[in-house]
Amino acid sequence: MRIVILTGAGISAESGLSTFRDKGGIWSRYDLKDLATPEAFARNPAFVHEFYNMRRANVRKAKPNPAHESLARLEKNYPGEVTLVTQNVDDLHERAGHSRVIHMHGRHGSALCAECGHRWEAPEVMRVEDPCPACGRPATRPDVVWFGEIPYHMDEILGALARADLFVAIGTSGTVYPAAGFVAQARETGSRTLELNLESSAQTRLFDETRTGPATEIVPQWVDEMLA
Ligand code: BJW
Repeated sequence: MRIVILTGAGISAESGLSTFRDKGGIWSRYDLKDLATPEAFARNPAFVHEFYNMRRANVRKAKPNPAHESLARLEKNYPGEVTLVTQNVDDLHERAGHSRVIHMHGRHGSALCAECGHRWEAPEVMRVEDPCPACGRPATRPDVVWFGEIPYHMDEILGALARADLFVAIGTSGTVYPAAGFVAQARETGSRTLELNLESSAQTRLFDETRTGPATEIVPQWVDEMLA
């Protein structure tokens, strides 16, 4: 069986990283139009860098939780194909031991030159003035996908979804496209669909099954079932 798993901010919530849209989440404290669009970065790059430098520091202090760890166990021990797609820019899946993670919204660990597209390992503190190691221009930005930009690895993700027998969404509100549309795409090609989330989401009605609860409980339970 081929499994495609999509994770969102909810899987890292119990590691102490804020989600976006829950009560007290990132977008209740900040206006996304000031931070998560290329226009915001063009207007005030220092403010955007300050926000991402703070979040990068929080990620460094966080540890993977049993949900990340159980998915790494699934990748290692499941006899079929497991494709993990994450919307998260943290590296908790990798630090839990997952060997191949598709980061569709980029990574905190990467810097991107807004001028020439060169990528390099992010320093702890990033500033727009930092020169690009390839072209030398001062156009350093976080290597993350903002609203209006095209998510990464879409061909690979859509290919995996088209071949999937089971699509599982974990800890995502199902409000941000194209990821929010994956469940509909998976259904179209005959995949079974399962949602694991704290509560029902914007896409719940499209899933064959929804299990609600904290990721650290319901994800390891599901992985145990898959490996039994
Ligand atoms: C727990 C839990 C626990 C909590 N256990 N669960 C109108 C209609 C349709 C689309 C559009 C439209 N207008 C504009 C668009 C497109 C736009 C979009 O979707 N807008 C919507 C808001 C309407 N999308 C884009 O612009 C995207 N690009 C695009 O579409 O390009 C066109 C294209 C696509 C494909 C091919 C070719 C062309 C880009 C979107 C970029 C999103 N970027 C961000 C920031 C990334 C960097 C960063 O981290 O700062 O990505 S925004 C933010 O939202 C981040 C997340 O990855 C993303 C999704 O959030 P997520 O993960 O779902 O988190 P939450 O907080 O929303 O939900 C958490 C869930 O966890 C909740 O359900 C909780 O219940 C649950 N939970 N604790 C289990 N303990």
